[in-house]
Amino acid sequence: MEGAIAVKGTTAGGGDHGGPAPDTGIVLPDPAAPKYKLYDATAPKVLDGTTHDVDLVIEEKLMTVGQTKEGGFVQAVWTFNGSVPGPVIRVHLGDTIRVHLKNPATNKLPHSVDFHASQVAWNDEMTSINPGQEKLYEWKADYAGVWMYHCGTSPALHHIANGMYGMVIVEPKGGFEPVDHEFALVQSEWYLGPQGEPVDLAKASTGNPAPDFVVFNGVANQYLDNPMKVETGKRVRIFVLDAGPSIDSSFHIVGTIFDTVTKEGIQLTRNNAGQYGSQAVDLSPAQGAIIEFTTPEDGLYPVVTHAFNFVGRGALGLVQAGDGDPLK
Ligand SMILES: [Cu+2]
Repeated sequence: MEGAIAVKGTTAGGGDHGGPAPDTGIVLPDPAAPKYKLYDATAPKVLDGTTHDVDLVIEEKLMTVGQTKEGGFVQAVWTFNGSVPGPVIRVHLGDTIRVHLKNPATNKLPHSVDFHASQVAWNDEMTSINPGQEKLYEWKADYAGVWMYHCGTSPALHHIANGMYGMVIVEPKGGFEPVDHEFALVQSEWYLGPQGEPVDLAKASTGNPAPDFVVFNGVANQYLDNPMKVETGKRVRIFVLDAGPSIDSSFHIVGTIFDTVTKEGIQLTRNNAGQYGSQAVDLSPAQGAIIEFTTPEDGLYPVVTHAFNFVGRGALGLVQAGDGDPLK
């Protein structure tokens, strides 16, 4: 989809006559932008043991969030551990997680974290810390599923839209059945600000938000350029989270049927009595699901949100089965 991405926003820099640039509604791609960093979609293994000390270090940094043939789009994002999304944290049911949230003195803003997998008081663990401070957020994984975590510092919409979210996977009682391939995908939106600036809060705040990009794991079309590779006929599990901040996902993989889905605790099981299956999983912001399928033959299987206006805006990836060629 390179070159097909229309990006509205505000121009950076001045016009020909030295005055302030008129607001043309367009953020222009920067030919000098660094190439984006691929976010590895492979789901991590479950952490060993039953008590985990996890460092979450907040880093305010520049990130290329999308690219066209003409150049890249760089935003001054706010991150957990330097990436958008933050790290996937995968634990067993019943584990204790001791999150050490650190806001280095080099940062400019207060930040916080809210783990949806936890049951804690909002005005205790989730309070903001200033640059130079750290705090402990301890919680117990009482319920299985795919959960969101995010910064909740006001305005939370800006902190989430600017990159501060991630996925927690809590394994069900007895653990997951082994499969051949596991991936983790977080869908989210970018409301571009000028090049090198944070995202545009005004654009994100409208009642009918129109994101410039809708992405999987932080970067537009990255798995179109770098397909997720699987073996034909093997079982694939994908952990999916819609981090929003505001747009739903209708998660679909062209050419497959999900035979197993667990969405917000509700299960469709493989080989059920009626042989029911699932074509798309609807996720509102902050909802998560676990889906499983098998690719029937070598080839390419596009990963999309079936809200197709966003497929041309970055919400397009590929699962490649075998060599990707069904004809040989
Ligand atoms: Cu924050």
